[in-house]
Amino acid sequence: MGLTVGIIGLPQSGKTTLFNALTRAGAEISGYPTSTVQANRAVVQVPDERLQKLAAIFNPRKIVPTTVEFVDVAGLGQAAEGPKREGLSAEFLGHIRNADALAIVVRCFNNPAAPHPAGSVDAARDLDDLMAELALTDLASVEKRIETTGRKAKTGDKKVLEELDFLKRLRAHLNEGRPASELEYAAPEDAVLRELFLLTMKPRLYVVNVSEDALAEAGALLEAAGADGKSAGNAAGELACVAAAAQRARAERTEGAAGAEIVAVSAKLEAELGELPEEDATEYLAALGLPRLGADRVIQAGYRALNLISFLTAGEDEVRAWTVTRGSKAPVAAGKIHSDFERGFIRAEVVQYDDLMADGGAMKTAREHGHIRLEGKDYVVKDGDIIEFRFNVSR
Ligand SMILES: Nc1nc2c(ncn2[C@@H]2O[C@H](COP(=O)(O)OP(=O)(O)O)[C@@H](O)[C@H]2O)c(=O)[nH]1
Ligand SMILES: [Mg+2]
Repeated sequence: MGLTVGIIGLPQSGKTTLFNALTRAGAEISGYPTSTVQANRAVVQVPDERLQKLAAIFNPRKIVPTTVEFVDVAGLGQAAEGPKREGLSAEFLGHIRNADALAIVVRCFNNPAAPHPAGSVDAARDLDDLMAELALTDLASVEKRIETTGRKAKTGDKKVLEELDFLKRLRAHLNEGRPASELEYAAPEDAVLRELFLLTMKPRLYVVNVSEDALAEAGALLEAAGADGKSAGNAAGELACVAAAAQRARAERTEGAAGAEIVAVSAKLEAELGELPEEDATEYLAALGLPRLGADRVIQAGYRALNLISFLTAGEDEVRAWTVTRGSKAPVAAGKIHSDFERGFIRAEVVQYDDLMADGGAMKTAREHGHIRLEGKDYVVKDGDIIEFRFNVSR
């Protein structure tokens, strides 16, 4: 399906290191260098423990996880201090414009060997700088559109004039360095926004990069902050940096969730662990008191930031995860497997993964407990639904 998450951040924030960690942890399927601007691209598998559990029940010939592509692009922040600030280069944009979501790497680690370009660690400042640069780039797109819409508006067409008003409001907003996603807008304006492909409209996921010593605490801080909606006010040093980033993430408007996704990683540690055999890496993580690699969490959070969910299919041939946008109805999900399934959709036989597990993994028990449901064309697919589609193409 080719969904892409662009990794962005200021220079020396750990983007490339994170990319390496992601591609190693996520069993890179294909990695390839891209042309002139330094960019790395890789398709990685989305880790999903449910697949292994289902495989133990169904003994399939193969297990097929779903995938997400990550792109690591250098180029942000380089011109931030220059006399003429004109947004990002066309080359950079070529790589990032088509990303479906952005993973923003925020530097919280201290590393004297790789000094922060601004001389100190400060998440709020870095995020302001970064957002301002993205907004500046979007501003250029909006200016261009204002020119063409302005010419059309001479005819006095009411709809065109309304669009022009909106574009000017958008311009003023971006001029303050604020993301377009924060702007209130109406349905017709949504179409205009979509056509502009603005960077600051893309779903965002925050990745705070901390040193290995702070990783466990940073993770705990993010979980606690998520639970009670407050940040740890007294956190010092790196943790204060994490708390500042968390505050930003929570303040964001997102579809169907309270705030943007935020994950703590130690990119360097994870990139190094990715080079060890899996058991050694697991042992090392356990010694640090960490349950699993943060890279997995970044991949999963990226997937959620894209507003995606997985439904599952299970049989003797394969156990597989499929991707649909949250809110998709059953026939659309069926169409992911085969267009015939969508065209000839009759109904879906659905069992929730959790229910099946509660039934000891036995379909027979699930049936007895009424956990297997027959759903029609208006059924909205949920994450973790195990589905068997009934279809008839001759209809
Ligand atoms: N201590 C520490 N150093 C890191 C971490 N992540 C990256 N670095 C170092 O910071 C420098 C910049 O990392 P890099 O990934 O090239 O940053 P990029 O410019 O954002 O791509 C390198 O020397 C990395 O080894 C981390 O989590 N901890
Ligand atoms: Mg880099």
